[in-house]
Amino acid sequence: MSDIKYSFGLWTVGWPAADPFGTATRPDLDPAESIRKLADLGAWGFTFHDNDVFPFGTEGAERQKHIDAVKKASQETGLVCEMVTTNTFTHPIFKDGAFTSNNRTVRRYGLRKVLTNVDLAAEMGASTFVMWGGREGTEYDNSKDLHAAHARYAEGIDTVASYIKEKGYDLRIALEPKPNEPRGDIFLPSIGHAIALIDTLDHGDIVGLNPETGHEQMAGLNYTHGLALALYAGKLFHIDLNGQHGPKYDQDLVFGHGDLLSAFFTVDMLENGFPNGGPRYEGPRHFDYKPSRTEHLDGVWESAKANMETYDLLAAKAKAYRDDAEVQKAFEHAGIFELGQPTLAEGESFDDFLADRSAYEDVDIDAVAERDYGLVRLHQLALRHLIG
Ligand code: GLT
Ligand code: MN
Ligand code: MN
Ligand code: MN
Repeated sequence: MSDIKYSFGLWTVGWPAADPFGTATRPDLDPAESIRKLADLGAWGFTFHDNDVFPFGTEGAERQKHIDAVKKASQETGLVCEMVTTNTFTHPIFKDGAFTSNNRTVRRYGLRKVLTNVDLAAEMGASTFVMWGGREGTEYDNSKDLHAAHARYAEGIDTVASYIKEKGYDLRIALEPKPNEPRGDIFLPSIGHAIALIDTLDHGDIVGLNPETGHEQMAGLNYTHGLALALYAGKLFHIDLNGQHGPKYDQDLVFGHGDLLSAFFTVDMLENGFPNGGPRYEGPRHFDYKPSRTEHLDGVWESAKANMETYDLLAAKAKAYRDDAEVQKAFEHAGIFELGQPTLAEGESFDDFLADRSAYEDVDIDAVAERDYGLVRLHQLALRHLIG
């Protein structure tokens, strides 16, 4: 396998496959065993929720015993704990949200659970702290004062960020958008919504995003475009890769097992960067998927491998695509490098611009409109690299 840094949530391989319509089809896995197995398969890192490691409500020595087992497996295998996140969605106390519940007691409890987990993230040496607000939302638009709900959400995130700074932890927060499921409508449904809220925070400098492939696609959005916006805004702190077939329930398939063409362009951007240069995502290639309910334990590990294999295959194909002289010529023809040029000249004033007849009065509109971009041919070249 390649030397790409792959990591997995312990809740992914550890999912016993209970869904809203059926009970579990697989046994619970010991998190320390999952770490050992993932290391054997060639993964680089792992991530977890507090309650993937110890049951909800476990405190003191009992809690530490569970944590130490995970630490030991991490030390023995070298598998890196790169991200930690908090379960603020399973227990019924969070049924109306954690940071945005109408009940202030719940909000204070949720915030304490998250701060305690920030300490654990630091103890584990993680660099990213994900916040997926799956229960932050409503089924009915009159369930909440929607302004107050966003204010409480921002207050909660800002409190966590300011706690991280006060403690001097080397941690950044990554918000994970999702449009719906389990709530009818979840707050911060897309990458763009999350960036807008981050912009209002006092401590937004250490708050960014953890976009998940399927979550954007559930909303009918383009994941690769979303990653590009997050990179442009300096906010792509982490990623959740998986597979999804368009707008429907959250499928959490193996990466590439949903929209394969989209996965190809995601990998192309992550591995090869933008054609004109620009910011790059340097973090782990993290998978957040669910081994299908039909699979035995063998199938769980097969599916974990499939994520890495698919990514490796796409990375090799994306590299060949970019290295292809014909593709580069097609980029040129399409104007892709021309898009890297600023529209205004350096230091050009409004007066200069407005006086430039070549920008408007003298434009041969019909001739310019005639321009061929050759985008279908370019796309077919990509397709040939992908499946040819
Ligand atoms: C939950 C969710 C995932 C998030 C996890 C982080 S929890 O499994 O479906 O998309 O990444 O809290
Ligand atoms: Mn998902
Ligand atoms: Mn999920
Ligand atoms: Mn996720």
